[in-house]
Amino acid sequence: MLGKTMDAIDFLSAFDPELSDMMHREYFRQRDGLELIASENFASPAVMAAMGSVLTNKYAEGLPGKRYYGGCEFVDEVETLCIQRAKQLFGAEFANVQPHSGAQANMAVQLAFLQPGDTFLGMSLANGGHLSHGSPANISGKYFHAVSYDVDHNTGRIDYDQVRDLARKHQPKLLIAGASAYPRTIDFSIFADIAREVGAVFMVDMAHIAGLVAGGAHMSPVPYADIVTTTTHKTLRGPRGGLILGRAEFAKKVNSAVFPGTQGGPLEHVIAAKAVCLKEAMAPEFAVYARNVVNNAAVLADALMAEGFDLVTGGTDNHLMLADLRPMGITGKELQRRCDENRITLNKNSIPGDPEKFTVTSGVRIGTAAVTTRGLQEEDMKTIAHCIALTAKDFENTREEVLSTVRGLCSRYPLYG
Ligand code: DSN
Repeated sequence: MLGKTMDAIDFLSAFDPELSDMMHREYFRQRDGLELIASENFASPAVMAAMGSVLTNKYAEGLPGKRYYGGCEFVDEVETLCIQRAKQLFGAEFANVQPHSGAQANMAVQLAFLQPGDTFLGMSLANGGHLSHGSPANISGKYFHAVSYDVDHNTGRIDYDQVRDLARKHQPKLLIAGASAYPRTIDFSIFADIAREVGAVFMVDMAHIAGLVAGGAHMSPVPYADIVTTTTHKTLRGPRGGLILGRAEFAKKVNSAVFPGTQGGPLEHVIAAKAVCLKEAMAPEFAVYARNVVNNAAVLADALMAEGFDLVTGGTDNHLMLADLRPMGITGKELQRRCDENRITLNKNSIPGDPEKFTVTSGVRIGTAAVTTRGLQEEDMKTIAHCIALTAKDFENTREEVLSTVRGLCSRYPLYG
């Protein structure tokens, strides 16, 4: 597998050694470090092969069978296969597989159901939501009237009563559930009930947990939501991209909001790679993978708490956890920097009610999707927790020990091994 992965980089080395060198160094960084960014994963060589294919040459504006260009007969087959697999895997009535990213998918849904200035309700970015769920810095917060719910700052959990109160008060046309830094199961049935009560369209952004949903390790939003958006590259382990699922009655509206509403020509090579990852996610091994991601996260969370870390909500139900570093007297920015030096990649992250700026933060977010793809086991999670603890508590004096432990883990579980 390694050979295939390196083929593209080696192929480039004669024509563009400068770029090839950068790609080599990135490959070594991934290979020789522990990847704990909760939104990252390692796509399979099959996924990467589909992306680096002749399909990148083709324009195919429109949908299969209804294109604006000639010569679409084969990409029509590719996109139709991808749509069928997305519907089958998640049990959805319709799928649009063209969004270039999760944010593009969310923008298309907002365009489909809202007029400029209309009200929608989503989780605030500072409390674990996403930029595209109404942040004032994003088009979702600039073009629409975005109202945000927070988590309870004592428990760190979604306060469904607050969501219901805000929905009753503001009568949003669209209610969004889903998060980028929330370590607990989200109860989509309560959200659906709130949306029904106020007559809102109910959208779930399941980007972070899509792979867990596919593998049966998190409740599926599909039976509850009108529309579900996702990325394909996080726990789902596919190419960088997005897709939209939903009830058949909304298909036309959403399809036109993707094209021509917010996008031009679809990336058929990425759509082919999405089809590959959806096939991979249908295999029984993927359910085992999803369960292992969650089990590894639970063990890592317990081990971090045993090392003295304070975790928001006291643990995790999914693939990620948020550590509140204030009791340790270190910022998220500083722990991220130290971890980078120790070849452990994670990201600084605001914690609920964070007094620090978002460029500094009081927390870090840690996820297990990528290390589980490499094959790391529950026992290894305890080792990782110890490495992070040494990095936080006694960085200078423990560098050699941590680097050697990371080296050991990386060689025991080779990337694309
Ligand atoms: N930036 C992604 C994340 O890290 O969660 C969300 O889009």
